[in-house]
Amino acid sequence: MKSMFTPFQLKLDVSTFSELQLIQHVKRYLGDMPGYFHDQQAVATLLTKDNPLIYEYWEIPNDGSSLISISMTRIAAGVVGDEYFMTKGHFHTLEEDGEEIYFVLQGLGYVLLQNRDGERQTLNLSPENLYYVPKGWAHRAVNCGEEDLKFVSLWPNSVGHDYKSIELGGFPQLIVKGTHGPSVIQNGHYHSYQTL
Ligand code: S6P
Ligand code: ZN
Repeated sequence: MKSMFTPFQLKLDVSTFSELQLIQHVKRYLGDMPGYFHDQQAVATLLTKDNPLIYEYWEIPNDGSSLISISMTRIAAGVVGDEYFMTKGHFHTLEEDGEEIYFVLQGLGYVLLQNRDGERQTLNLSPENLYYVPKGWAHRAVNCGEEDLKFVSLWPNSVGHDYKSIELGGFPQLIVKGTHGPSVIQNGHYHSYQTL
Protein backbone atom coordinates (compact mmCIF):
# COMPACT_ATOMS: atom_id res chain seq x y z
CA MET A 1 0.00 0.00 0.00
CA LYS A 2 1.33 3.46 -0.86
CA SER A 3 2.14 5.50 2.27
CA MET A 4 -0.18 8.40 3.11
CA PHE A 5 2.93 10.48 3.84
CA THR A 6 5.28 12.37 1.58
CA PRO A 7 8.78 13.07 2.96
CA PHE A 8 8.73 15.58 5.79
CA GLN A 9 10.91 17.22 8.41
CA LEU A 10 9.60 18.16 11.82
CA LYS A 11 11.03 20.39 14.51
CA LEU A 12 10.79 18.54 17.78
CA ASP A 13 8.80 20.88 19.94
CA VAL A 14 5.25 20.94 21.25
CA SER A 15 4.16 23.91 19.15
CA THR A 16 5.17 22.21 15.90
CA PHE A 17 3.24 19.08 16.82
CA SER A 18 0.21 20.93 18.13
CA GLU A 19 -0.05 22.98 14.94
CA LEU A 20 0.02 20.00 12.60
CA GLN A 21 -3.19 19.58 10.68
CA LEU A 22 -5.41 16.68 11.77
CA ILE A 23 -3.16 15.82 14.69
CA GLN A 24 -4.78 13.65 17.37
CA HIS A 25 -4.45 15.53 20.64
CA VAL A 26 -5.24 13.59 23.82
CA LYS A 27 -5.38 15.25 27.25
CA ARG A 28 -5.40 13.19 30.42
CA TYR A 29 -6.71 14.94 33.51
CA LEU A 30 -6.54 13.42 36.99
CA GLY A 31 -10.24 12.55 36.70
CA ASP A 32 -9.43 10.44 33.61
CA MET A 33 -7.12 8.23 35.65
CA PRO A 34 -9.23 6.59 38.38
CA GLY A 35 -7.24 4.09 40.39
CA TYR A 36 -3.89 4.93 38.79
CA PHE A 37 -2.34 6.85 41.70
CA HIS A 38 -1.75 4.89 44.88
CA ASP A 39 -2.98 7.51 47.37
CA GLN A 40 -6.72 7.50 46.69
CA GLN A 41 -7.34 9.94 49.55
CA ALA A 42 -5.01 12.46 47.88
CA VAL A 43 -6.83 11.90 44.57
CA ALA A 44 -10.22 12.58 46.19
CA THR A 45 -8.93 15.71 47.95
CA LEU A 46 -7.38 17.11 44.78
CA LEU A 47 -10.53 16.42 42.77
CA THR A 48 -12.68 18.40 45.21
CA LYS A 49 -10.78 21.59 44.31
CA ASP A 50 -9.07 20.93 40.99
CA ASN A 51 -8.81 18.44 38.16
CA PRO A 52 -5.22 19.02 37.02
CA LEU A 53 -3.99 18.16 33.55
CA ILE A 54 -1.49 15.36 34.20
CA TYR A 55 -0.24 14.82 30.64
CA GLU A 56 -1.11 15.25 27.00
CA TYR A 57 0.16 13.81 23.78
CA TRP A 58 -0.02 14.57 20.08
CA GLU A 59 -0.07 11.68 17.66
CA ILE A 60 0.39 11.94 13.92
CA PRO A 61 -2.63 10.23 12.35
CA ASN A 62 -1.81 7.07 10.47
CA ASP A 63 -4.39 5.31 8.31
CA GLY A 64 -2.37 2.09 8.36
CA SER A 65 -0.46 2.85 5.17
CA SER A 66 2.68 3.76 7.16
CA LEU A 67 4.41 1.19 9.38
CA ILE A 68 5.59 3.79 11.91
CA SER A 69 3.57 5.81 14.40
CA ILE A 70 4.99 9.03 15.85
CA SER A 71 3.89 11.03 18.89
CA MET A 72 5.08 13.66 21.32
CA THR A 73 4.15 13.51 25.02
CA ARG A 74 4.26 16.30 27.61
CA ILE A 75 3.88 15.34 31.27
CA ALA A 76 3.35 18.30 33.62
CA ALA A 77 5.40 18.65 36.81
CA GLY A 78 3.54 17.77 39.99
CA VAL A 79 2.50 15.14 42.50
CA VAL A 80 -0.69 13.42 43.59
CA GLY A 81 0.00 12.90 47.29
CA ASP A 82 3.64 11.79 47.11
CA GLU A 83 3.44 10.17 43.66
CA TYR A 84 4.77 12.04 40.66
CA PHE A 85 2.60 12.79 37.63
CA MET A 86 2.85 9.99 35.09
CA THR A 87 1.23 8.44 32.04
CA LYS A 88 -1.26 5.60 32.35
CA GLY A 89 1.18 3.17 30.76
CA HIS A 90 0.29 0.21 28.57
CA PHE A 91 1.35 -3.01 26.93
CA HIS A 92 1.16 -3.18 23.16
CA THR A 93 -1.55 -5.64 22.25
CA LEU A 94 0.48 -7.45 19.58
CA GLU A 95 3.35 -8.16 21.92
CA GLU A 96 5.51 -9.96 19.38
CA ASP A 97 5.68 -6.75 17.33
CA GLY A 98 5.35 -4.11 20.02
CA GLU A 99 8.72 -2.41 20.28
CA GLU A 100 9.02 1.31 20.98
CA ILE A 101 11.64 4.05 21.08
CA TYR A 102 11.52 7.10 23.34
CA PHE A 103 13.70 10.12 22.69
CA VAL A 104 13.67 12.60 25.59
CA LEU A 105 13.73 16.30 24.67
CA GLN A 106 13.28 17.98 28.05
CA GLY A 107 12.90 17.20 31.72
CA LEU A 108 13.83 14.46 34.18
CA GLY A 109 12.03 11.34 35.21
CA TYR A 110 11.78 7.59 34.88
CA VAL A 111 10.35 5.02 32.56
CA LEU A 112 8.88 2.02 34.37
CA LEU A 113 9.04 -1.25 32.45
CA GLN A 114 7.62 -4.71 33.07
CA ASN A 115 6.85 -7.81 31.07
CA ARG A 116 4.45 -10.68 31.59
CA ASP A 117 7.24 -12.98 32.82
CA GLY A 118 7.53 -10.82 35.93
CA GLU A 119 10.70 -9.00 34.86
CA ARG A 120 10.84 -5.29 35.67
CA GLN A 121 13.16 -2.37 35.12
CA THR A 122 13.36 1.33 35.89
CA LEU A 123 15.42 3.67 33.69
CA ASN A 124 16.20 7.33 34.37
CA LEU A 125 14.88 9.67 31.69
CA SER A 126 16.95 12.69 30.74
CA PRO A 127 17.33 14.90 27.66
CA GLU A 128 19.20 13.77 24.58
CA ASN A 129 18.86 10.13 25.57
CA LEU A 130 17.17 7.42 23.57
CA TYR A 131 15.34 4.53 25.26
CA TYR A 132 14.47 1.20 23.73
CA VAL A 133 11.36 -0.66 24.92
CA PRO A 134 11.59 -4.30 23.79
CA LYS A 135 8.68 -6.37 22.55
CA GLY A 136 6.34 -7.42 25.34
CA TRP A 137 7.36 -4.74 27.84
CA ALA A 138 4.72 -2.38 29.27
CA HIS A 139 5.95 1.19 29.66
CA ARG A 140 4.97 4.19 31.79
CA ALA A 141 6.77 7.56 31.90
CA VAL A 142 7.00 9.56 35.16
CA ASN A 143 8.00 13.21 35.53
CA CYS A 144 10.14 13.76 38.65
CA GLY A 145 11.49 17.18 37.67
CA GLU A 146 10.47 20.77 38.24
CA GLU A 147 9.54 21.34 34.60
CA ASP A 148 7.61 19.53 31.86
CA LEU A 149 8.93 16.17 30.73
CA LYS A 150 8.74 15.93 26.93
CA PHE A 151 9.59 12.99 24.73
CA VAL A 152 8.98 11.64 21.27
CA SER A 153 7.82 8.04 20.74
CA LEU A 154 8.11 5.83 17.67
CA TRP A 155 6.41 2.43 17.46
CA PRO A 156 4.91 0.08 14.85
CA ASN A 157 1.51 1.39 13.88
CA SER A 158 -0.28 -1.94 13.88
CA VAL A 159 0.40 -3.04 17.46
CA GLY A 160 -2.49 -1.48 19.42
CA HIS A 161 -2.61 -0.59 23.11
CA ASP A 162 -3.63 -2.67 26.12
CA TYR A 163 -4.49 -0.35 29.02
CA LYS A 164 -6.74 -2.90 30.74
CA SER A 165 -3.88 -5.00 32.13
CA ILE A 166 -2.41 -1.91 33.79
CA GLU A 167 -5.78 -0.85 35.18
CA LEU A 168 -6.14 -4.30 36.71
CA GLY A 169 -2.61 -4.90 37.94
CA GLY A 170 -0.66 -1.63 37.98
CA PHE A 171 3.12 -1.47 37.78
CA PRO A 172 5.30 -3.18 40.40
CA GLN A 173 7.21 0.05 41.02
CA LEU A 174 5.97 3.48 42.13
CA ILE A 175 8.00 6.70 41.98
CA VAL A 176 7.39 8.88 45.01
CA LYS A 177 8.75 12.15 46.32
CA GLY A 178 10.91 11.57 49.38
CA THR A 179 12.83 13.98 51.58
CA HIS A 180 15.93 13.48 49.41
CA GLY A 181 14.17 13.49 46.04
CA PRO A 182 12.47 10.78 44.00
CA SER A 183 12.60 7.22 45.20
CA VAL A 184 11.44 3.95 43.70
CA ILE A 185 9.22 1.91 46.03
CA GLN A 186 7.32 -1.33 45.61
CA ASN A 187 3.63 -1.13 44.79
CA GLY A 188 1.79 -3.07 47.47
CA HIS A 189 -1.28 -3.33 45.25
CA TYR A 190 0.53 -4.75 42.24
CA HIS A 191 -0.89 -7.97 40.76
CA SER A 192 1.28 -10.15 38.60
CA TYR A 193 -0.43 -10.64 35.24
CA GLN A 194 0.06 -14.37 35.33
CA THR A 195 -2.39 -14.55 38.22
CA LEU A 196 -5.08 -12.30 36.74
C1 S6P B 1 2.34 4.91 22.27
C2 S6P B 1 3.39 5.57 23.08
C3 S6P B 1 3.07 7.00 23.56
C4 S6P B 1 1.95 7.06 24.64
C5 S6P B 1 1.92 8.41 25.37
C6 S6P B 1 0.85 8.45 26.45
O1 S6P B 1 2.61 3.55 22.07
O2 S6P B 1 3.80 4.78 24.17
O3 S6P B 1 2.73 7.81 22.49
O4 S6P B 1 0.70 6.79 24.07
O5 S6P B 1 3.16 8.65 25.95
O6 S6P B 1 0.94 7.35 27.31
P1 S6P B 1 -0.30 6.36 27.52
O7 S6P B 1 0.21 5.29 28.42
O8 S6P B 1 -1.44 7.14 28.05
O9 S6P B 1 -0.62 5.83 26.13
ZN1 ZN C 1 3.60 2.40 23.70
